[in-house]
Amino acid sequence: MSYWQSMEPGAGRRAPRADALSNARRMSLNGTWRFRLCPTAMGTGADFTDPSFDDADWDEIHVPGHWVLQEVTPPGQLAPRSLRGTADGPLYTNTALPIPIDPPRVPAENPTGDHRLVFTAPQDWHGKAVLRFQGVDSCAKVWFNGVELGWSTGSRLPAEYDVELRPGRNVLAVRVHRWSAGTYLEDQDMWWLPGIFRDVELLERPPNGIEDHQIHASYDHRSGTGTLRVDTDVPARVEIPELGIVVPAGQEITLPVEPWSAEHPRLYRGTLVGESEIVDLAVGFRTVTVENGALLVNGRRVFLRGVNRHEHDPETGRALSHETMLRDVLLMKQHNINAVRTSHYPPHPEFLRLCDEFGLWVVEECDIETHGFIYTGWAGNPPAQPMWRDALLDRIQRMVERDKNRPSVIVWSMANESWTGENFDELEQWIRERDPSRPLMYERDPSYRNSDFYSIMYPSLETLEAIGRREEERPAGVSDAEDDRRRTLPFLLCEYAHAMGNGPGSLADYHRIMRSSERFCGGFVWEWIDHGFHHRDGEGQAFVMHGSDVAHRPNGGRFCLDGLLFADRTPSPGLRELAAVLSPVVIDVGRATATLHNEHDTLGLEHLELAWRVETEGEESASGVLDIPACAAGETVSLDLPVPAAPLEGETWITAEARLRREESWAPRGHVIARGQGLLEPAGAPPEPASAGIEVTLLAPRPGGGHLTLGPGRFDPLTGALVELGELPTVGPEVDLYRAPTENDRGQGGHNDLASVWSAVGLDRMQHRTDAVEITSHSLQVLGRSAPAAHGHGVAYHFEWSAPDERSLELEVTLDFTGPWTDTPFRQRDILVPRIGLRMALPRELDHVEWFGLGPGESYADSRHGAYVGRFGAPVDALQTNYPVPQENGNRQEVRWLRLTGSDRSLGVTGSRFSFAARRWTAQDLERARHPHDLRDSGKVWLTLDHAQQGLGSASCGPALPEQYRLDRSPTTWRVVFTV
Ligand code: IPT
Repeated sequence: MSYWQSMEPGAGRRAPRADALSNARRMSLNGTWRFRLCPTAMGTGADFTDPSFDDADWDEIHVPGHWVLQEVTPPGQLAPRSLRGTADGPLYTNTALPIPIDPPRVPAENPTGDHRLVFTAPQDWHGKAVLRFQGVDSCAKVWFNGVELGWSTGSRLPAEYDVELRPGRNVLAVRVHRWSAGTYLEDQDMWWLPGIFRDVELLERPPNGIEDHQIHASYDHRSGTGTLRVDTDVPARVEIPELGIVVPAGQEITLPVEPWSAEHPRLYRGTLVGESEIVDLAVGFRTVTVENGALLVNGRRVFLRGVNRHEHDPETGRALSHETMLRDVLLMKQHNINAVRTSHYPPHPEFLRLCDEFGLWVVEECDIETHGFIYTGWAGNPPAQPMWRDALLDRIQRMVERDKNRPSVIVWSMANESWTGENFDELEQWIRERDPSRPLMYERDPSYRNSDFYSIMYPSLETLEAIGRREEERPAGVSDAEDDRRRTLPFLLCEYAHAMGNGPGSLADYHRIMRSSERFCGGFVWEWIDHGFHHRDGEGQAFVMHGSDVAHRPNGGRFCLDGLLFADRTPSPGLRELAAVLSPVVIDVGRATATLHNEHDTLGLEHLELAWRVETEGEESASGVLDIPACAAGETVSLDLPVPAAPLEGETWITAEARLRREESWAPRGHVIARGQGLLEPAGAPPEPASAGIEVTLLAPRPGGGHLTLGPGRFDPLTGALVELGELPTVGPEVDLYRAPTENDRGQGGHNDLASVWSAVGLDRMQHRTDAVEITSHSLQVLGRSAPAAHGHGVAYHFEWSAPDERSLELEVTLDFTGPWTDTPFRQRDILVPRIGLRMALPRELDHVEWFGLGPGESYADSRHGAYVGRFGAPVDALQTNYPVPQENGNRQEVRWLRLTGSDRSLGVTGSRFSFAARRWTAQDLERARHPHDLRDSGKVWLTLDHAQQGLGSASCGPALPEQYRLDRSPTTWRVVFTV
């Protein structure tokens, strides 16, 4: 059978070895190559491998890169074009394999990219060299100067070949197949992106050079010493000047050192000096163990505040620049993330070097996922088939050998979502023998027999709590012995809180539960970044492309847009929430004190200072910066805040922020890592309200001129509708129970699909009826009912309008839900109402909002830790979060007052605490828009004023919205005051 349909992992490759930087010459072969696309793997013969072949009429392509993201000439076409958005381009599936399941065979239609590079070697460099590919998707055969070197699969793993370099002209030819037997092992939830997408390099191999080396650098927390031994295949000397170490390779040395941790990534740099080659060493001393059901590093428990990271760039796919990798690391550090699971394959080795340097714990996962076999009921699943053993083991070996020297890597994860099979026993055994210094994990096998961790994905809060209490249910089909062993393991939550669209909700709940039991050693949010591509529609409008923007089936639709960063790496509100929740310092602010709980694993608070300020309705009256007294990890310290007495009027808050006292490698001086707030109660008795003792005289409604006038309000006498507020024409307020469904409102695969119920029962198209307009001496009473067509349920409303003066208009709203609030008499699904509120339209000129409440970003019932109380202001346009798939966004909670202004006009709103959103379009417009550019300015500002809105949840892959974040439909009354 052809090599690309072989279960063998490759041929002709060198043995895997450590990724290392050395003084031996290295020549990057990245750059512009020649490229020809063929429709089948066989298509064009081997003509192009001949060094004299003329490739002048081929396309040019950038390596590293995926051809599906560049301009190339598709077969039968004349001119190069971008394949983005076509069925020959990037394809996205979640679990489905894009080829028929018939391993190891793949379709004849197998787009194949012939790549060719003619390059000149320096005159003084020839002879034996190593050609290295850091990553080629999915199968590549390689020829050098006309000689066939071999072939390889394993897309996210290196492959090296021996070559004979000629002085001067050399020709490299690489044939890359989109599909191969390897495809069956690489069914991760991500875009299918073929090509030579990581660096290609030539490495000089001096005679007697250092082929491979292994650093053993442990730390004994009892003695404070590190023990170092570097093993090599040739005689060499280990030199670490800072530690005064000069010892032969293979010799062990123990001496006092500072340990490496994600919090304090102490690296000792040195060299490994061989006869003909010097290799750089970056030694981090640390010892990782799983003991008594806990994950310990250097004898201390560590808690992983993690994210799952795929490699993604909206232009270049999985071909990432150094700057992009660094940006990911810095953004993680800046958002209080201390751990990464490299879901679901080894990342570019540079990323791990950055993790060593900046400090992130890494769970490194191998490039193995056979999820697509779920569609055969797991028949033929490779981990359970002996003939796949070598291919699987090859992947494990290439990962472990490449990255064995990285201190940041503390856990090896064998695979994702590949069900069970005996091959895992062999993979496990091989790792345990080769690298006993790190624990292993594999999540999917319910027996956990190959894993040092118990783990599941996307549990509900209740399930997680049960795990914390060690009362979880026993998985089906496991033996007593296996289950007893599993119960002794630490729990690591490998995926939770699906960050698709607006969300995830409940981050704080998950974190609280995980901090409440010693069984937990942390978790990883799904996932770091949206996998969306920048693309343009027929009219040249830019948008973020997802799976269903390609007419190809199967496709995983929008499920690839589930990150904490938008595809262009702009942080989403979800990431700000996560940063607040994961903060390793928790600040409680009391009257004139701030108590800091140091939740780091090992770090004190010496690197921080405490900035505090006092604000009355957001106006600052005092502030200062304090040193933080010594406070070891796990301890608490209280600081007196020299705050003045609270003024007697106005809501006054103390805000305390722990921030960096000097610049760190990963953030500037002043970067805030934790925030706490406390209300400053006035010391004396509250002032008598100005109105005390005085009977407030309310104005009387006045008919006339075809209207009813009450204070600044003008009403339609027949419908009772407000038509003007001061000079401002208005539509509404009217009862509004709807929000544009978020991805989480849509649930997953028919589960928890609230949005389709809302649409079935017409929450998005309520009709409003007025039953009575009554005038009293001091109020206008409007009674009516809002309800959807074709259904029996609705809300009876009672608007009681009154005006204390000519500039204020008060509204007391009472709603009474009249049932049955189930979708149909047959299905009886309870309808969760997403909002209980009002909406109104105002003139478009009122396009700036100032408010006192939670801000500055958006907040929801189950996602509000990233927001804080203050006075904020923003143009209406800046209040929107541009989710690539339009949906509910931009809500601000706990608002005491707001003021809309523009063109010398203004409108104030206060009353009971409320939430608001202000937009140029309605929720219905938001729902209809496919892309943000479909949203058009309606010529009005639509203001929603909510008494309550349900939480966000993360039901797009996970549990239903927790009970406590749903709204109940009991009768409700609240108050809104408009001032002009
Ligand atoms: C889980 C996958 O491991 C991950 O790759 C991603 O697909 C995630 O779901 C959802 O976005 S698997 C799922 C069956 C829980």
